[in-house]
This record gives sequence, C-alpha cells and structure tokens, in this order.
Amino acid sequence: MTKNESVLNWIENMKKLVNPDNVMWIDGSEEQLNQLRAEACSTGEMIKLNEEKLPGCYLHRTAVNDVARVEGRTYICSRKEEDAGPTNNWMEPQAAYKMLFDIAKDSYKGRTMYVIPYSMGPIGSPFAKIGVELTDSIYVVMNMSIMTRVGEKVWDVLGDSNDWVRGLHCKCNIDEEKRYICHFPEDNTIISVNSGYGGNVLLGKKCFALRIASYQGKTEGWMAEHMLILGLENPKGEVKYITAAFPSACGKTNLAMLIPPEGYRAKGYKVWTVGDDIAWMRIGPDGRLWAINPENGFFGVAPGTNEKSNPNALHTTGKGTIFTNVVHNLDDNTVWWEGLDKNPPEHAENWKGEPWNGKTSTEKGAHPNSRFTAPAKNCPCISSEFENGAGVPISAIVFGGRRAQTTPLVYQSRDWNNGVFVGSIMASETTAAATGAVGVVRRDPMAMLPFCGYHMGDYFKHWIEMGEKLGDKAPKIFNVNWFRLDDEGNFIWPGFGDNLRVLEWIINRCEGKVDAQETAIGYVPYAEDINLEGLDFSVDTLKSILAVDKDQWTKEAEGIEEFYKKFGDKLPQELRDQLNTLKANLAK
Ligand code: GTP
Ligand code: SPV
Ligand code: MN
Repeated sequence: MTKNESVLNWIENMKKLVNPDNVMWIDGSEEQLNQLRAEACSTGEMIKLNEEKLPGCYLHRTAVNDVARVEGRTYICSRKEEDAGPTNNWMEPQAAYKMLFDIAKDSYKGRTMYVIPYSMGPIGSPFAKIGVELTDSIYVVMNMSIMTRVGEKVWDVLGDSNDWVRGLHCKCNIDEEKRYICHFPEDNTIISVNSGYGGNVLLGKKCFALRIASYQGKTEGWMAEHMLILGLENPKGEVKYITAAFPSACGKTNLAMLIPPEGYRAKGYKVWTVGDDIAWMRIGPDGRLWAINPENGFFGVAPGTNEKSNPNALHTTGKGTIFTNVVHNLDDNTVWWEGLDKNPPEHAENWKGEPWNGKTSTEKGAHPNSRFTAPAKNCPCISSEFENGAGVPISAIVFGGRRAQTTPLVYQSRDWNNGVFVGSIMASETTAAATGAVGVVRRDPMAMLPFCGYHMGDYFKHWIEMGEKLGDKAPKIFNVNWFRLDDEGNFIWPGFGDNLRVLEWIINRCEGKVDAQETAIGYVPYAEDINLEGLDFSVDTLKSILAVDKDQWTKEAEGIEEFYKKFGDKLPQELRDQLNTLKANLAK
C-alpha cells in the first residue's frame, strides 16, 4: 500500500462515488492473483483451460455488444475544444465529469473495488510512467497483470509524487448507449464506463500509453506512437532496430515476431521482438532516437495466428495466457480460432458460448477481433533489450497500411519532413479492431487517428520539431504495403516471414549500401535489389507491386488535399509544401 496523499485522496473520493462493498489493493503477488482467478472461475467470468495442454491459461467471453474499441464513444476532454482537434470527439471537461459521475454513481454496489498500481515501462526506469487503475472487473486485473508491471514496487517508486495517471473503470451494465471512454489530458485522468473489452478498459494501453502519453510527449518533448519495435540481427551479430506504425489489425504483432525465410535463417539472420503495439521514443544522450516498449505483454489478434504465419506468437500463448472471444473446444478443454489449423473442433462452443460445430457450421466460431493476452517473457524471440529502461536506438521508422492498390510494396521518403508527410497521408482499410464497417479506406495518419490525445495538426508539428532536434541523426523513414490484391482478390505479396526481404532493403538503404530509383513519391527499390531467393515469385510481379501509378497517385493527391482541409491553419506549412511538391512531381 501507499501513504501517497494524492493517491489516497483520489481513491477516497472515487470510493464515495462508486460505493463498493470491499476494496482490494492489488500487490502483484501470485497468491493474490490465484485467489482472484479461482473466484473468477467460480462465477463463470473465466474458464480454466486444460492445465496439461495450456498451463495457467483461461478463456473469457465479453458481452456480445462489447467486442472492440468504440471510437465513436471515445472522447478527448481538453478544456478547449480546439485542443482536441478535428479528428477527435470532444466534450467539455466539467460536463463530461458530471455525465460520467452520474453513470458511475453507486455502480460498485455489491462489488469489489480493485486498486491496480502499474508502471508503463520497466519500474523506476527513466522512460517509465505510473498509473493507478480502479476497476470492478477481475478480468481487467488479470489482463493488467500481464500487460503492465503491477505491484507494491510501483508505490515505492511513486513515493509522494503527484505525477501519475488516474484511471477509473466501471463495468456498470455494459450498456452500449451509456458506454464512454473519456480522457482528460490536462488532469492526467481516464474514465471508462459500460465496457469490459480490451482497449476500452485496460487503461494502461491505448488510453494512457497513447492518448494521454502522446499529450505528455508533446509537452515534454518525446513521442508516444502506435508502433512495434524489432531488432534485426545480421549474420555478423549486429542488431539494427526498426519501429513500424500500422493501423490496428494490420500486422504489427506479426512483423515484430517475424521468423526469417529458410535461406536467411541458414545465414544467421534473426528478428528480436522489443514490442508489438506501442513505442515511447526520446532523444538519447548520443542525439539519436531511442525507443522502449511500455507494455509487459501482448494483446494480440487470435484469428490467422498459426504455426506457419506466426509460430512465435503461437508459442507465446502456450501458457499463462487469457483468451478472449475464441472458440472453446469441449473435447479437450482447449481453444480454437479461424486460421489456427484446418481441423476445427466439432464439439465446441463459439465465442458467444453457443453450441458450435466447426465441421458443419457456416458461421465463424471465433470473433474476428478475438484476442490473446500473453506475457512478453513467454515469447521465444523476446529481445535481450526488452527490460532495458534506456531503450534501443532506432535506425528506421516504417509506416504502412492495408491498401489493395496504389501504395507500392515499399518506398523511402526523401528526408525527415517528407517522411512526416508520408506518415500523415497513411490510409488503410478498416478492420474488426474497432466497431463499424470493415474494409473501408480511411486516412489514418501514423496509425494514430484513434489514439492521438490532442490536435492532429499540432501532432504533425511535433513530428517536424523532433526531426529538427534529431538533425542528421534522425532515423530514415519508409512506407510499406503487404496487402496489394490481384484481380481475383488474392494477396500478391506472400508477406509474413518474407517481409524480411523488404526489411533487409530498408536497412541497406539506412547504411547507404544500395541504390534506388527516385519517383514522384520518393525512393523505390530496383526490383533486383529485393532478394527473391527461395521464393516462387517473379521479378515481373515484384515490379508490378513496386510501380508508382501516376493516375492512381493523382487521385490520391486529391484525397490528401481534401483530408488536409480538416486541419485548417493548424496544418504545418512544411506539409502543405510537401503536398505541393507531390502534385508538381506527378504533373511532370
Ligand atoms: P493490433 O493488435 O490491433 O494493433 O493489430 P496488429 O497491427 O498487431 O496486427 P496483427 O499482426 O495481429 O495482424 C492482423 C491481421 O493481419 C492478421 O489476420 C494477420 O494474419 C494479418 N497479417 C499480418 N501480417 C501480414 C502479411 O504480411 N500479409 C498478409 N496478407 N496478412 C498479414
Ligand atoms: C488495437 O486495436 O490497436 C489494439 C487492440 O491493439 S486494443 O487494445 O483493443 O486497442
Ligand atoms: Mn494496436
């Protein structure tokens, strides 16, 4: 426990509001967690899975109306509306507090309040920040205990400081019409009501580590980004670090845990995972950009994860993992999801808990946004730098999205500001990670559209200013697209492990080892510079997905111009200039 007065006062106030029967301080011990696991199993909140096949693993089902982030009900409650910007929902803070407190009032009656002290980043390390989440959900306690560093040590490090993020979560009745995920960046506060799902309720993740932290980063001169971090080791044993920002369900976990193709493995190439979703980045003492992963686990998409696509992720989920909204195989008390193998269970329950036969059913068994929550330490390829509070130095920043057409497999920006432009014009087809239509192309700058805690125009400016500070030590900036489709709707590029072939080109570019062709949008590889050895893939097909189609890009430029209008005079002049350069290049 703690004697910190700002903590004790806040908890006292929240207690009066939500009115719990009991209060339990989470201390991070296995004994306490075991007690909670047993309780959750006795009430049906959790199902204990086969201890031999999946030791320490549990299954949880959320309410049917509560399966993804709800962007339409997510708010930035800055004092001034302008500070939330045109891409966020905004509510006036006093009105928001009043509305939320009315919903939360007495909502813990008959329930226990769990007090979770947690650190984002290794406890006590220079990058790390502290949060306290109050919740009435054991599922949240169990997930936060995997995803963040929880326990007594957090109080020791916090001492009597007031520098911590307040988080109140109330399940209430999981009423969709009263569901709100609200952020008060100026008060370091998050309030989430009427949900029990992932990104809506694990407040250390998107709410703190991106929305609140991006605002802190802007104020304090660092960056909080929706990025994986990986280390690419070459046969000489040298490791270069890359961060990559892709929108939700567009391949971050998969790239972060990539297994190199056969030929590369034989030569000694390896990929090490530092993070799969969030990067906090600062300028280090040497003037370079350094990144940590503030999380301690992976909240990964289950469907499509299999022994071929991502064996590292699959092995990571072999123990101590919580599965949410997957199929329950009743024959051996294990789990299944679409794309795990070609052998769906016949005697099973679907993600809703209804009887389900994988051989005869025409409906999917697992929800498309079903997830695993797995400890990072389980990952066979976890980086030796994972616990290093100083982070890793970044050589390249990669942007990418899901685009059936237009965007080539890979290209490099001309310089930092051109790279910021490339990030700002990112677009991607929407996925099941958020509620709403799937497959619609939308602009998603830096994959931060749903996660930037302040005005996106100011966010672009912050990127430009970070580049000015980094100068010639700035990482090089690239864009990738693994998702080009052929006329039959099949992916053209094999993706997954073979993406290493593209990462190799990226690192070669960073080291000035390979030439490239300048196009209207930036530097594109010469096809022969992407190694296709061991792959049944023709150079002509490669050329087709490296090509920059002027007509498509002219349309693209119109779309960018339209999108940029949103930002009015908050759009940095540097980006306006970049758009004009693109248009001029295309008109040549
Ligand atoms: P969030 O956790 O929501 O932020 O998602 P993520 O960006 O970590 O995405 P993830 O790696 O879980 O991948 C999401 C989906 O994209 C899965 O269905 C993958 O199978 C698919 N995917 C990942 N990499 C590739 C690739 O290189 N090619 C193709 N075709 N699909 C891919
Ligand atoms: C995402 O949607 O980008 C996720 C899952 O990583 S969630 O934690 O629900 O945001
Ligand atoms: Mn994510």
